[in-house]
Order: sequence, then structure tokens, then C-alpha cells
Amino acid sequence: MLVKADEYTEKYMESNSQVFPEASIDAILDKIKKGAKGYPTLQEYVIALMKILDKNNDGFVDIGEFAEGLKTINIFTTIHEQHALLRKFDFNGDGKVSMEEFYNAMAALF
Ligand SMILES: [Ca+2]
Ligand SMILES: [Ca+2]
Repeated sequence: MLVKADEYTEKYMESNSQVFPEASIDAILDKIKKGAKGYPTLQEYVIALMKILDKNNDGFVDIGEFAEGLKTINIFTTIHEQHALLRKFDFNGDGKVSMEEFYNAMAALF
């Protein structure tokens, strides 16, 4: 029953993402959060995620890496959502997400 309700809620939010952009961002953040369950600590999850997302290994995740990386962990996002998400993580506004920014943003979700 719970799974069905979740699926319904997700579908509802996806189909209304133009009307509720914040809701669709929260749904994506929730999916990212769920991945942490497989790791003993949030720090280890963030390090593992950074490894996946930071393709060129420069210590930062830019918008292109972010979009591609999320796809590889089966989180599919629109360009609008990618930019909204990046803004959420990119505290200093330099257009890319550092490990520290990513960790702080993730920690704030829990
Ligand atoms: Ca990079
Ligand atoms: Ca930044």
C-alpha cells in the first residue's frame, strides 16, 4: 500500500512539475537521500557519490557532470530540475559543487 501511494505521489509531482517546481526538486532530493541507506555514514555516501558524479576528477561537479551522473544512478531529471538542484548545492555560486558543499547540503537534508 505504501509503495503504491509513493508511486502515485511521485507521478503526481512529475506531471505537475511545471506547477510545483519545488515539489519535484524535493522528490529528486528524496531519491538521492534514499541512496544513503546502503552506506554506514553519510560521509561515505557523499564520497561515493562524488566519485560517480565528478567524471573528470577535479574535485568539483559541474552541471554537465551532475546531469550525467544522476542518470547513472537512475535519477532522471529535466534541465530545469538540474539547474534548480545545482543551485541548491552550490552555496558559493561558482556554478559547480565541491565535496564540502555537497556534504553540507546532504547533511541539511537529514
Ligand atoms: Ca568535475
Ligand atoms: Ca560551489
